[in-house]
Amino acid sequence: MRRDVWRAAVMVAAVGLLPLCPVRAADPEIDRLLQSPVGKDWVTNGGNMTNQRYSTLKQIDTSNVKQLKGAWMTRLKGSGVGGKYSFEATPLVKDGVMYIVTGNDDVFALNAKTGEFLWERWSGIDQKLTSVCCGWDNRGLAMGEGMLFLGQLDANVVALDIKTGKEVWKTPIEVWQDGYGITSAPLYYDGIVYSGITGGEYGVRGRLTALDAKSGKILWRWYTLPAPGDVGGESWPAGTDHYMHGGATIWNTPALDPQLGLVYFSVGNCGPDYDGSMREGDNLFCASVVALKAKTGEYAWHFQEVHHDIWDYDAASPSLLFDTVINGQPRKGIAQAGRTGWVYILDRTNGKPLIGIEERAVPQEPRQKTAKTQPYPTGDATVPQCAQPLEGYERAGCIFEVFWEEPTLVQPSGIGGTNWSPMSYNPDTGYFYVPGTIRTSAFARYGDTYKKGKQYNGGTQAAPIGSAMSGNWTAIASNTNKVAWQKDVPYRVGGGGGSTTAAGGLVFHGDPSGTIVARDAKTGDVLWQFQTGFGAEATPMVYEVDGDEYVAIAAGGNQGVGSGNGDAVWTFSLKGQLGPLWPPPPPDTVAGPTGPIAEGEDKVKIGDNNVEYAYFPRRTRVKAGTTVTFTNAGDTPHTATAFENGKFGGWDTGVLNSGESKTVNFDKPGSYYYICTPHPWMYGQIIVE
Ligand SMILES: [Cu+2]
Repeated sequence: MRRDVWRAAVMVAAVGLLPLCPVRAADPEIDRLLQSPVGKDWVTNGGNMTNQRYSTLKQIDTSNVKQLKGAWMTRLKGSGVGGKYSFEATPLVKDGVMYIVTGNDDVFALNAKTGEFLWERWSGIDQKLTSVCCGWDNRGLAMGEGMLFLGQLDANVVALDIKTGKEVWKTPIEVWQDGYGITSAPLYYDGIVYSGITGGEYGVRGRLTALDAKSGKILWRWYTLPAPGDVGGESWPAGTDHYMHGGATIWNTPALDPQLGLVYFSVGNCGPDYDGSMREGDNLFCASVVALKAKTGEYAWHFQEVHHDIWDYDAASPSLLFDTVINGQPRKGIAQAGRTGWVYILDRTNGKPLIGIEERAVPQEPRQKTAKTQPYPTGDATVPQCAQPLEGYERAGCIFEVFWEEPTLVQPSGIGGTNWSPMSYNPDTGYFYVPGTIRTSAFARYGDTYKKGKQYNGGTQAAPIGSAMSGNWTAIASNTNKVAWQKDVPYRVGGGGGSTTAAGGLVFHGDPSGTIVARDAKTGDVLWQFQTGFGAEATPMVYEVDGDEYVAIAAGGNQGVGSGNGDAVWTFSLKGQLGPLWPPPPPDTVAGPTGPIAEGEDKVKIGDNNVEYAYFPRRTRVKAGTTVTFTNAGDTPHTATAFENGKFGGWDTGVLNSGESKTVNFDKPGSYYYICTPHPWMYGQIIVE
């Protein structure tokens, strides 16, 4: 890869010098960096346009990494502090300045050598957004033409002056009231800003939007849900408008190959997530990798990872471009780590499997209109793909097990495998470094009617009370798709930080317990770790200022995992002097409500104190005959829905909008567990005596 990219870079540089060449890149320097191996600067979310997250810096290596200490740590003035937030952004660095965005879409410029503030831009986004499915977060920025670009949770793409942070333009892609938002970092290249969109849980129509970097004008949009007559239109039922509400959103930064002229991205789940009964067909381009012509948005190819998805098996992690040699032939590859636990390895010229992916017959449920076959990649999965039987559940199965209204245990589940967090690729080892979450979900369909801007899930999935949740890190060989090494970790990481790799033979990643970890890229052995004091669930990056190499990570936790919330940016170098902080409270390793039991409390608030995704109190003990009042004190609609003995919905508040209350009477002694169906990582318990 490096040689190819160098060649491309040299070619671009040479072309730029030719007097006959009429077209000059809008930002030749950024375009060159975007196509070059990553060195001193890190100018886009994935390091460069390959999304490899591979740094050529090697001052820090396997022999000296254990000497790393904190160079500086800066707290971002309380931005993104509160339980509803996750801190997921990768910082960008150019010419000694670091740029970082928080879960509140606030952007900060810091001196990359000292951590001092240079400027700040507070987003002022509406704090009452009801369209955020899964925590307030922002995965990062893009830069070009003297601007920084970001997508906001309120569905605007914004350009800021890179020197001052002042807004240059702001373009609404949609309105958040209709269920849309943006969490992914955009990609800038050659005068165009590419942005994904969220809302897969709200019945939206997903798309990639290309904007003119100078003006913010929308150049084109490509819908991930094809209309009748479009490529893929036949994969939706004829004569219906389900394709208009089928989700298929984009949670990640695209990759781009300038030589092929293609932009690549991965596409999220189908909506309604757990109910396929009305959307017979493969439902393109849900759970797919897609390539478009980068200038025009014209369709080039696609590969669907999961047909007719009913499990929330998003392709949420960024697609990654790499070059390899298979059977003596140089090949142009693209890889994507799915929630299925597989890495899908394709030829990026045409979308055909590079190593082999076989269509196999799978279990059938006619009411769900399940697909007859599903793609099984040749090679190894990174996480276990079968659920273990559990008491209270009559049905348990493997990756494509079917379900209807009776809760059914499935693994990896839509919250397992690799979620949004990026893997990295190291051309020296030829390995992908893949974060994985290991957990089981109980799936059940209950049906839903589409209402603009409202949750449209059609069912739920929740980890059974008392079931184990953990994670792993896996090196997958890019030429075989087999496990090269694998290390288990106590906490879920597939929806957390992701990995970055560097030429010093290292892989860096954060951990929900608060540590940043360096592993040997060849063996996976832990060579160094350091406690940041907050959940370290963003992807690290590597840069250089004044001859010193730094590793940086945002540390502020992940609301879905419940790791320590905060607003810290940490950097590390061989000259660093700062020691570690106290660890934050560790996240749960077993599903279910935790914490103290309130005695006699008959009022349960939902989403209070800017936490949004929790019950207060989580657990309460009351006398038989007590009427408990559930009140939504948050902004997003929530429910309290019984989740007991392998069943959902024995009692249910139904959807409570902000400010609404519902009472439930508890007559019989016993333990009553419940969840929020749109946010099934929220658990509560009423103990009745
Ligand atoms: Cu909720």
